[in-house]
Formats: sequence, C-alpha cells, structure tokens
Amino acid sequence: MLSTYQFPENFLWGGAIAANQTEGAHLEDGKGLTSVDLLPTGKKRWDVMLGKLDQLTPIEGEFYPSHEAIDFYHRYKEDVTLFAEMGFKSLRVSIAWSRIFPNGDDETPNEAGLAFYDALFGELLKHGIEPVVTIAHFDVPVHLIEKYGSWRSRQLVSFFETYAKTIFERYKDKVTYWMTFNEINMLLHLPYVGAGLVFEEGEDQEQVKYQAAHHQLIASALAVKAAWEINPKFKVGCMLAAGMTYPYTCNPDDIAEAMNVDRESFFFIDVQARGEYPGYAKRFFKEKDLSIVMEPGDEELLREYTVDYIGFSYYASRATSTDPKVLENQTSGNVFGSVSNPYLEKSEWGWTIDPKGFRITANQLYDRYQKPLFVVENGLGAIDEVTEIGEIHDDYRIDYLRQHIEQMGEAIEDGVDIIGYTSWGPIDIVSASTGEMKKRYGYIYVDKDNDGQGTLNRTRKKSFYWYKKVIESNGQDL
Ligand code: BGP
Repeated sequence: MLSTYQFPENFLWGGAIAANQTEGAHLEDGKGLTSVDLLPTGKKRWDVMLGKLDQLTPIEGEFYPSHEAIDFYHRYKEDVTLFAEMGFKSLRVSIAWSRIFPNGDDETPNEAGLAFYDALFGELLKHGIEPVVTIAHFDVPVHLIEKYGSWRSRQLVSFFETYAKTIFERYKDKVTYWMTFNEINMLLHLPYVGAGLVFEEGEDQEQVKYQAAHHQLIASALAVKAAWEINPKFKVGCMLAAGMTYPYTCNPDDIAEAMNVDRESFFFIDVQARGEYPGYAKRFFKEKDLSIVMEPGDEELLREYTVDYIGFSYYASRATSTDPKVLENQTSGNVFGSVSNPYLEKSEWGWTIDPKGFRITANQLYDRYQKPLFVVENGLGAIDEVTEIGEIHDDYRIDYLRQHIEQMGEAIEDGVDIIGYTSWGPIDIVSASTGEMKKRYGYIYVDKDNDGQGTLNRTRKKSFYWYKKVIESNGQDL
C-alpha cells in the first residue's frame, strides 16, 4: 500500500532491544548479577510482590529463561546481519551496567564487558547502523541493592555517574545517541523493575519512590553534563513510557482526573526536559506530606542539563474515570491501570490497540516540550504459529505496525519533529512483563519456547519482508 507520508531524510528506522531480555550470558566474562536476573519466570513477573531481599535468590533453571535469553551475546553478528538485511538505520540496545561494573561500586571497569559492546557497536557501524544506547534499561547491579538499598541511596548517583562517564569515554567515537533511564516513569508503578527498590516493612513507599526518582533525575542531569563535556556532538535523551490517558466522559471531574494521571508520568520529563520540578509536583508533595531531600546545587544541575531529545515508548492508550461504576471495569493490561475503553480492541495480553492515540501522544509531547521526539518502542506482542514448512505469516503484526506508522506520518504532517522509529523487539526476545518467550514482537522468529526449549535458530517472518520495504521506501510503501 503506497502512502503519501513524508518521513524526514535520514529518518532513523530500526528496532529496539534491551540487554537483559536479549543477551543471556548472564554471568559470563565477569558480568555481575543484575536486578532482573533475580525475577522468576512462568508467572506475571511484574506482579511478583517483592517484600524481602532474601526472596530474590536466583534458582538456576527456574529463573529468567535459563539465563540464556536469545543468546545475543554470542550470536549478535548473525542478528546484526539480519537487521542490516532489513535495511536498519539504527538499533537501540542497552548496556548491562553489571557487565561494566559487576558490583556497581567497583574501582575499575570490567574490560571484557567493555570489549563486548565495542565489538557490537563496531559490527553495527560496519553495516551502517547507528547504535542508540540506553544506559540503564530496568537493571541495577544486585550488590547495589543489597549494600545501599538501590536508588533510595544518594550514593547511587555517583556510581551511575562513573558508569556513564566510563561508557561515554569508551564509545565516544562510536555512539551519538544515548538515553539515560528506560521508561523512567515506570519507577512509580514497578519500583523494583524501575529502580531496584525493595521495601522494608512499614516504610512510606511513596516517600522512598520519589526520593529515588530525585536521585535518578540528578543522575540523568549529571550524565547529560558529562556527555556534553566528553563529546559535544552527543545527543542525550530521556525515555518515557508514554500513552495518553483519555477521560471516560466530558465530565470535568474525569478531565481533571485524566490530567492528574498523565502528570504522574509527565513529572519526570518536565524535570528532564524543562529543568525544574513543576508546580503540580510541589503541591502533590505538600499534600502527601512528602519531603524530597536535595543537595545544594541540585536545582542548578536540573536547570542546566536538560535532555536533547525526548525518547518514548508507545504501545497503548489508557482511560480513566471518577465514576465508581465505570471504575469497576478497571484493567491492568499494560501495567498502568485503565478503565476499559469501549472504542478500542485489545491485544492477547489486554493492551489496547490505539494507533490514533499514538498521533495524539506524539502531538501532546511535542506541544509540551518542543524538542525532537524519538519513538524508541512500539509494537504488538503476539503468539506466532509456525506453519508446517516453517513459515510465519504474522499479518496481525504488519497491520498493527502499518497503522501506527501511518499515524506517525500524520503526526509529522502536524509538524511534530520525529527523528526516528525503533520498533520493539525486532527479533523475538524475552518479555519484560511476563518472562515468556511466547509473547513475540519480532520480524525474526527465534526458536525457543516458554520452557526454554528450542534450537535458538532465527527465521524471517512475513513482517521481515514488509518492514524491509517500509525502510527502503522511507515509509512510502506500507
Ligand atoms: C517496555 C519495556 C521493554 C519491553 C516492552 C514490552 O515497558 O521498556 O523492556 O519489554 O515494554 O513489554 P513486554 O515485554 O512485557 O511485552
């Protein structure tokens, strides 16, 4: 289908993956244990209530699909070749913090870990693929959780700063685009996943979360500062789990509620992109009796070192209401609670499918920040069937992506400055929320099932050839 959308020249088409869901080799070449290595599989991981640290002991085999993921650590060359065959202009990856600093507070970095990403970035560049790097994608070295209580401690700021400076120096000639924290707003909803927080009994969780948020925001500003000093060409972004919240009705109560819900997320980006705590946050802290401990100079840091671009993920929109009857239809399909929206279909995992919401969200973000946007995650998690002759006809995925890319084209016509689009999981990887393999996003099928069985062989799906055409035609041939 030919479209009339005009995507910018040099638009960064590509895909996005994260270290812990892809690499495997979880303790190889000196890597330390990381928070996500401790999460169980076989049940909804994000629902696991983490009360005590000793519940986090890894049991080999039962945890995090054999710690092997899709073995990208050993197969990245083959995978990068496949991405190149699709014509990728960019690949978003994350660096596993604990490959570089196995304990997080080590004096010196682990050379083997640094060498792995050198090789990976080199391989990407060889194929003309721009690496886009997330510094922390849902992982904290376990030692930092055990010794310091993770991001509740101010000390994490300097460990992160050292880590960021180390990788900026090392890859300054290979990487231009960076992002500090993946889906930083997830900290409020999934404090363990977002910030390695394990709560003590009786602790004021809200207080701990916002203090940890402050530490991440300062760490992010310090990373921007270091990046600009090390290479003025670096572009450092934030990363928001986006997706607008609709008021269920035009009742002003519902509108105000939707505004408040969205502000829980905007809060982070308001600080990272506009450089100060917004008034509504100060009011919220006061009303909730929360006090954020700041050090002298923090406010200046936040003001001076705002991000260069806004990275965001978009999978679904949400809806909210103040009517108790409507609230009975509350779902938690995509982590954020939402009332069921009667106008929208849902994925097999209950995430709403709302392409137009993507256009609205992109406009909303651009209106608010007036900074370039980078769509760094979007996609459909679905179960794929392999035919007898080994083919995968994933037309549902093509439909989802086509509709979303069309709406991205609409947003660009609206005047929104979007610099790239990296769809989530261009190769099947482990699902972050469920720990499963069967929730697949890829253009490339990986032979591995939920029990960890399979050859790990890679197969091109129908969507592989479709996305190749999309990129080749710069979004014209959808
Ligand atoms: C985002 C995360 C990713 C990713 C994606 C899809 O929240 O940044 O790590 O996995 O969601 O989620 P899932 O894997 O649970 O389908």
